[in-house]
Amino acid sequence: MKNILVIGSTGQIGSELTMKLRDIYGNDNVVCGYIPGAEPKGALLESGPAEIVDITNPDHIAAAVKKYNVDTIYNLAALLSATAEARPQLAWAIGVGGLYNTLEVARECGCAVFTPSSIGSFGKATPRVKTPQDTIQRPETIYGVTKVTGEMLSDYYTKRFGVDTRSVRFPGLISYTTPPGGGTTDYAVDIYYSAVRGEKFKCPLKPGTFMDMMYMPDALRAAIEIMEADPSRLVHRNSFNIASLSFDPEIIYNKIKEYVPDLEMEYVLDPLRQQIADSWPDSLDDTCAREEWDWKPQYDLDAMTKDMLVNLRKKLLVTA
Ligand code: AKB
Repeated sequence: MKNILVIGSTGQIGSELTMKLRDIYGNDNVVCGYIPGAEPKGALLESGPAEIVDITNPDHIAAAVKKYNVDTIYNLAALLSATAEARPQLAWAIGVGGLYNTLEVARECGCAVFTPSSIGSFGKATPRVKTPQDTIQRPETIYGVTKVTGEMLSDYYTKRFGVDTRSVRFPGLISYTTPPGGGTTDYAVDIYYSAVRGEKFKCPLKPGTFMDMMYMPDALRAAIEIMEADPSRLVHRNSFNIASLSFDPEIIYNKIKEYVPDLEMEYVLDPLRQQIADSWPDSLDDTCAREEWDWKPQYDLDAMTKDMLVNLRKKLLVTA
C-alpha cells in the first residue's frame, strides 16, 4: 500500500489526480497538499487528509512526508507557460527550487517522485513532427527551461542517490473539471465552454497551429501507470513522450461543430501564446513509453468531444 503526497493538489491535474489516487490507494493514504489561497473544497477536502505544503518551503514538504509516512510524492506545482513568462523568477522558484526541495526530502526519506514535464520542454531546434524521445531540447520559454532542468535534475537524483524519479511529458490537457490557467494549450478547453454556453469562441492561436493534446482520463492513467511500472523495464525515466491527439484550432472547431452546429469561432490572436506555440512540436513520438511501460491512450478526438460536451452540460446545467 502506498502513502502518497500530492503537491499542488488543487490545480488542474492535482484536483482530479488526488481523487483518482484515493480511489485506488485509499482515501486516508493520499494527502492533498495545497497552498493558502488555493484551499481544497468539496470532495477533495472531505474525502481525505489535507496539509499546507508550499513547495518553496522544504520544511513543509518534510513535515507532511514524516507525518503521513509518505513513500511517493506527486509534484504538480508549476506555473503554466504563459503565466511563467509574466513571472519568470517565480516560475524558476517553483519549478526548479521546488523540485530541488522535493528531491532532497525524497532522498532523505526514501520517497519516489513523479514530476511532470511537458511538450514545452522542446524548442524550435527540435524536430517538429513525431518528435523523438531523445532529441534536441533547447526551449525558448522559462517554463521550458524549468522543465528541461527538472528532467535532468530528476535523472541526476536517480543516478547519484538512487531516488526513484519518473515522469511524462504532458501535452495540453483537456478536462471539464478544473480549468487550466495561464497555459498555451488552454484554448482547447475554453472552446468547449464557449460551445456549451452558446458563445462565439475567440481563438488566440492561428489556424495551422498544431500541438499535442490529451484528454484528462488518459493523462491521469499515464501518471499512475508510470509510477507502477516495472523499474527493470525502464530505459528512460525523465521524461517519457506520451501522445494521443494532435490538432489545430480548425480541426477541434469542426469536430465540436458536428455536435454543436451553431458554434462560431473568430481569430483574436494572442501574440505571446502564438509565439510559444510556434516553438513547440506539432506531435510527439511516444514509442518508448509504449515499449517500456505499455502506454496506450484510450480517447480519440471524437470520444473526448462527446464526453466533454455531456459532462460540461451537466456541470454548467445546460440542456442540449
Ligand atoms: C501549457 O500550455 O503551458 C501546458 C503545457 C503544454 O505544458 N498546458
